[in-house]
Amino acid sequence: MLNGIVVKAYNSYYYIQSGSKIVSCNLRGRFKKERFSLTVGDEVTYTMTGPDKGVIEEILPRRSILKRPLVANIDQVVLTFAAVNPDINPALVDRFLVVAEYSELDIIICINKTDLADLDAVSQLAGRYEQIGYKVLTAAAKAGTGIDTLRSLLYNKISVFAGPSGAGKSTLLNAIQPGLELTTGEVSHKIGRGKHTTRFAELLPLAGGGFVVDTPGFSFTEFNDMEAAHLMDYFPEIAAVAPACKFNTCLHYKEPQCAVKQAAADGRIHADRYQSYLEILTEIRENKKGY
Ligand SMILES: Nc1nc2c(ncn2[C@@H]2O[C@H](COP(=O)(O)OP(=O)(O)O)[C@@H](O)[C@H]2O)c(=O)[nH]1
Ligand SMILES: [Mg+2]
Ligand SMILES: [Zn+2]
Repeated sequence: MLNGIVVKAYNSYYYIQSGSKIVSCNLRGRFKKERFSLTVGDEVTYTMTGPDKGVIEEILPRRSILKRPLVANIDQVVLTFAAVNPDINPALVDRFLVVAEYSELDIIICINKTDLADLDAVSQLAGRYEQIGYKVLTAAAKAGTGIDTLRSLLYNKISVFAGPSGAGKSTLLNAIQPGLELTTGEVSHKIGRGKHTTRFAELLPLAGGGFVVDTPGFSFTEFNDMEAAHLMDYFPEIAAVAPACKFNTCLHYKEPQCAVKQAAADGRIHADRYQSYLEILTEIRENKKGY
């Protein structure tokens, strides 16, 4: 029996990469009966039925699963934002961070297009996230700046690139791995393509080992599945302070003697981060009201 990884799923065919070879496989009938949804990133065993053809025998246990886009066994997410054009929006950064934390992914924040930006503003914003404990990289994909560092962090891992449209994700990936030739720019064209790639995520191999997934972003519908009481767990600096709140049911909203609110007032928690927390908390609570 051979081992491989699903790099692409299309029309009930699964493309399995094993070493440098790609084998197109079907699933054994019994999997279909079990309604098991095999997905990109899954590790499988298979047997050959022809020169480039095979049949999947077994699906190995998953280490992780990201729902939208649907990819299994992701090691980390590279949240990519343009410093400028489109200008980085800290509230949107926080929303991406919350979905990534909720999905239990390791996180790298990449601030791209630094060639267009005020470097003091970039390092100030980077510092805000570094202080929380996040790894922050800066890059200028078109000039090739920051590419080597980013590439070294992707070695032998499955990494998903997510972030707003136009941030430069595809441009970064093309620089990291020449030959990928991902489409860049042309926003109107990309909207259609974006939808397509969301449904059919594909693992793109890196020459040094490892895979990347280019995505048009995350879906923030994950907020619908979150519990208000758990939201603080997706803000590490809030979770760190919360045990000092008077009430252990504190949602850090209007409760008295709230250590989080106090920390936000003192500047130990960034005011914007606390504001993002409150906004998402409100969304979660409004979603759960009736309907
Ligand atoms: N000035 C500058 N432009 C960039 C940089 N990276 C990407 N771009 C441009 O930004 C636009 C969007 O890039 P793209 O990679 O398609 O973004 P994506 O939607 O995140 O995949 C394209 O026109 C790129 O040429 C950069 O570092 N500096
Ligand atoms: Mg792109
Ligand atoms: Zn509190």
